[in-house]
Amino acid sequence: MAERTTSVVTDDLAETILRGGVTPWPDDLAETYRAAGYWRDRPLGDLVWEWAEARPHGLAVVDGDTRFTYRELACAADRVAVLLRERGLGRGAVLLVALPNGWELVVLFLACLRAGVAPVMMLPAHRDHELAAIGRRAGAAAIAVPGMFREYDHPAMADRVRDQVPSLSEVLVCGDDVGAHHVDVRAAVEDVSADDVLARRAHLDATPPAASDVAVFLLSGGTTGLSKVIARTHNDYEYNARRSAEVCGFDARTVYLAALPAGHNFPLASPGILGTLMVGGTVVLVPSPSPSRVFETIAAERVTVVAAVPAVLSRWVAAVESARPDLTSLRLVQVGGSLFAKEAYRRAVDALGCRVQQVYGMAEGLLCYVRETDPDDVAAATQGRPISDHDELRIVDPSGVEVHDGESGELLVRGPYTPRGYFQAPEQNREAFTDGWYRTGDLVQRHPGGNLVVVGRTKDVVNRGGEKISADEIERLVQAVDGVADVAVIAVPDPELGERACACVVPRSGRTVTLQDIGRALRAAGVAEFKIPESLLVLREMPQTSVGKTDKNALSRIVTSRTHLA
Ligand code: OOB
Repeated sequence: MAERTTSVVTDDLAETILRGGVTPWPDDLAETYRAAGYWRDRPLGDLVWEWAEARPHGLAVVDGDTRFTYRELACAADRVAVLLRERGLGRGAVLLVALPNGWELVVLFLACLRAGVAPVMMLPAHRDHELAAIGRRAGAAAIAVPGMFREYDHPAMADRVRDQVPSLSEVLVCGDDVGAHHVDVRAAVEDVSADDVLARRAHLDATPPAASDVAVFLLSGGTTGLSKVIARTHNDYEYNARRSAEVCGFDARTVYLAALPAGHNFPLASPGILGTLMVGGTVVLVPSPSPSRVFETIAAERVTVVAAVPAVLSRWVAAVESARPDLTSLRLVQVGGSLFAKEAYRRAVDALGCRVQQVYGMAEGLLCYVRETDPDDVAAATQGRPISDHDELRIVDPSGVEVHDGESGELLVRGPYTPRGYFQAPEQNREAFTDGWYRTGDLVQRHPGGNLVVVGRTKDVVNRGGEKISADEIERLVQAVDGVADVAVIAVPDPELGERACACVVPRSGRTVTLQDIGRALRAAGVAEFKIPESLLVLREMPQTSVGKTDKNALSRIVTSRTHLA
């Protein structure tokens, strides 16, 4: 096998990535999780051939006209895994994956697991700003992008990101428009001439990652300016997907439609793509959750399960009446990621004619699902309960004291698939983790049956249709816009998306600042479009609390009292 002898990742860097930045679980808890059968000490990549042997001809992945059986999927993953190794990407290397939903994303993800490369699950909507910041933080050695996608030149962007991230040397392109200096991922899968499946497999099997290694990095929808990265190990992420599939009743007959961006934990492994493949089901991918595309695909592929955020689900519900789609195959629609009102639940059940399951989860770990046995009023009004008997939950008041059942408080959590710290972020970890307890920043109540109800949050984010935007990150960017003296970013209610970002700006004296100025400056800085503030409140001075901090509650009151914003 033509493998480079020099790796683009030094041993030191690999060791840092695999262990240095990760806060381990204490030994006694790790033993408990092993003894309970949660952690199986097997790398996720091992599963790929296990699936292929169990049902070689079963349909694994569908993307338009492209179909992979389980055996073809395993072969494709190994081809790409070997390609990664040939480019010097092996155990401990980090790959930014910024791909739209499609077969390439699944194959590349599995290839990473086979090769021991840790993918960082970015979004195709991310731009230079996000990719470079995360690439630096995670020490990425490579980036994978589509070709032209939605009229945007992703390979050209990837080249710019490479120039900005010192550790990054390889640009992988999954699409057309592959430059001579790019790595062509599709070609590796199409090249079936040297069909030495066994040799490839043996080579990869001989050098597996450890189950305690980082399997995948997820992004946090966090609160502070510096983006945070969550390292999920093979052990904890395998359990995350396996237990989710069990709780949600996935089996070999499941045809799961991945319509939300697959970089999110929800469609990736809750139970999502990974949970479906684990039980021998079929994963169908669409690049956008538009009602027409989704309805067409549900009917054509006889989809049984699909996941949505509330904003997307309400678009589907609104479109059902005029489109009259064939949804007879649908068994389950999962909804989570942001607040979902009881009334919206009822409308969805009526319109879709199938079970609607609320999900409350986070890339940081904890997953809660409403169970099929829960009565309808509980299914309508709660966001489910945790998947593991070893998920430990505390609901506390601002002084850290546990509240009584039924009262609201901030949710703290720890458990077998909730990491104990962010990756290489000691400062943020001091705020977000206490003795291994992750502070979710969510205000919840415990419902009598043990289900949780999410009632609000303490963290300073804008939840725009399930995409989390850190107020602090956008404030830093707007602060640098010409003419801005002071800025605060707040969430304002929106009938379609739940919330949108509003910039509250105090201009420098004698200057004006418009929404267009802000948009232009942020776009020029390479910020993802969904994070750009969509309304503007211009103020003469910033309201302050008694301790001299920006009073965001006062800003929200001012915004709601005005009907028209810029
Ligand atoms: C999911 O993951 P993230 O990491 O994008 O966002 C997590 C945050 C939670 O802390 C909470 O603030 C909010 O999103 N959230 C919800 C919710 N589900 C998530 N807020 C209200 N109601 C819900 N049902 O969003 C995620 C990950 C896995 C499965 C599902 C969602």
